[in-house]
Amino acid sequence: MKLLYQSHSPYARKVLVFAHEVGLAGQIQVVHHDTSPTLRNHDVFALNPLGKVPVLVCDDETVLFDSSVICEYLDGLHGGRKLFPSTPANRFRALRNQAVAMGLADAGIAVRWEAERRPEALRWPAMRDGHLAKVVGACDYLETQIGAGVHVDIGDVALATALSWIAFRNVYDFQAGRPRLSAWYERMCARASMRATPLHGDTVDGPQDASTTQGAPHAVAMD
Ligand SMILES: N[C@@H](CCC(=O)N[C@@H](CS)C(=O)NCC(=O)O)C(=O)O
Repeated sequence: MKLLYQSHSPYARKVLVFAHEVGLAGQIQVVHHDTSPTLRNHDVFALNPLGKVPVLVCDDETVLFDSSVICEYLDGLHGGRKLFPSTPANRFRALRNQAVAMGLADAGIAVRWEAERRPEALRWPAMRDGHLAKVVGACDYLETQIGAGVHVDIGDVALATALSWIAFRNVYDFQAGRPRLSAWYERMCARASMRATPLHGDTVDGPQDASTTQGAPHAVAMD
């Protein structure tokens, strides 16, 4: 299998950590791709119309995205304990945690757009603060909810990788004042799957020139 990856993406790392947890990492060729809505990556767009990583090319050439779909696919490929639990109480707790994790990563990335990625003149502090409030609210929620499951599941993998990205990019100090979340996070970071997949690298966006059309090759008139 081939995984179109990005060394600083929380979503891509989620898939790779998952693969390590279920013993499939050795069967996956990992290929780094830079992606950004302002810098079109043609190889990624050729496989995913949204132009985002992760993308998995399966052994039979089936192409899968996004991270949640890929993880569920991988869970069907191994004979061990499933990380997508089958009993409803465990399953829906795990899926809800995964949803929180994806929202955390989305909001954290939105904060970063408003704080540093967008050209300075186009940044909107109210948008940054609104998304930061989602990050803070999600962390408060996790302080009361995290660690309820007996085994590591998809929710734990998604949350650990989303939170590690929040820490990596210095978006928010979620460990301060949250002892339960902090202890859980430290336990997750000590796992072999997390230690084998450190985040690294810088985001590559397009030129900061408002007149560029590089990201929109098929401009459509909207009226
Ligand atoms: N919901 C997707 C999100 C994937 C995503 O946003 N990936 C980022 C990398 S961190 C990306 O490729 N962004 C490029 C873009 O937004 O054009 C998933 O879970 O896989």
